[in-house]
Amino acid sequence: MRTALTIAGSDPTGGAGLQVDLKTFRSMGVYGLSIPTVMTAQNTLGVYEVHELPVDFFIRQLDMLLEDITPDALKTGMIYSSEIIEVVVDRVREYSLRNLVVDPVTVSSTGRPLIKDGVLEVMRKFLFPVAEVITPNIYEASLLTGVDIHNEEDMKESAKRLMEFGPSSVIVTGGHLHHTAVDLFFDGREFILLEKEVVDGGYHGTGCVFSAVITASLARGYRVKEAFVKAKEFVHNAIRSARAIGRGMKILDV
Ligand code: PXL
Repeated sequence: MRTALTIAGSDPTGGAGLQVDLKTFRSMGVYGLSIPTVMTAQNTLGVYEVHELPVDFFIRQLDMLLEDITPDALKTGMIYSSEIIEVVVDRVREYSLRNLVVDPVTVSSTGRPLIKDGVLEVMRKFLFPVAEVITPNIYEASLLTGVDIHNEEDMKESAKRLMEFGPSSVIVTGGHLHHTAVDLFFDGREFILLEKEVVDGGYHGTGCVFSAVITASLARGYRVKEAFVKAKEFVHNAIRSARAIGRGMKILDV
């Protein structure tokens, strides 16, 4: 049985964060492991509070898990503070962990910051170089590269600059260009652009599900390119069957 680890925030709605990662891993036939970085108080209307776990306890969770189990792939989602990044980088090296997917989560779908000031910089400097793939959305890609993204060429330019930060490949998601939802893969040699029609409405957790499908696919032995095609299809279908379980954003039924 293949295993995948998510290092992410807890979302009680199960629409994003480590809960949706675990569900997605299961849908993909991969056994899910999880370590929470923060707890959040939230519902489908918004994120109301973020509560950090003591860093020492985060380290304890990670070390106890890794002493026993070597995941076939792992992903990082919401990492609120920089101390955790340093520990993750260190353990990825120490345990020679392969297939690290970094989803540089910055802000919730309802607009709340999910990261402290300066942490994205630390992620870029230290975590990106050990990643198999990073999966920023266009907002995050703009923040990281300074490229204003309005079209396909801008997406490509941002992907090129993101590659300079050291990951093995990059996927920029969430371009809404000429009424289609465009995602772009780049590994320093080849660009792959995938498009689907935009489904109207507000959806919670799409980025988490996308990067979780990539992670599960890598755990199963697929390459990033193949994982990308799977993730695009999976998320599109999940958005089409999204449900309103509360009064706010719809969640993806994975
Ligand atoms: O969708 C980004 C995200 C990731 N992780 C957690 C979240 C959210 C969005 O609300 O709550 C824990």
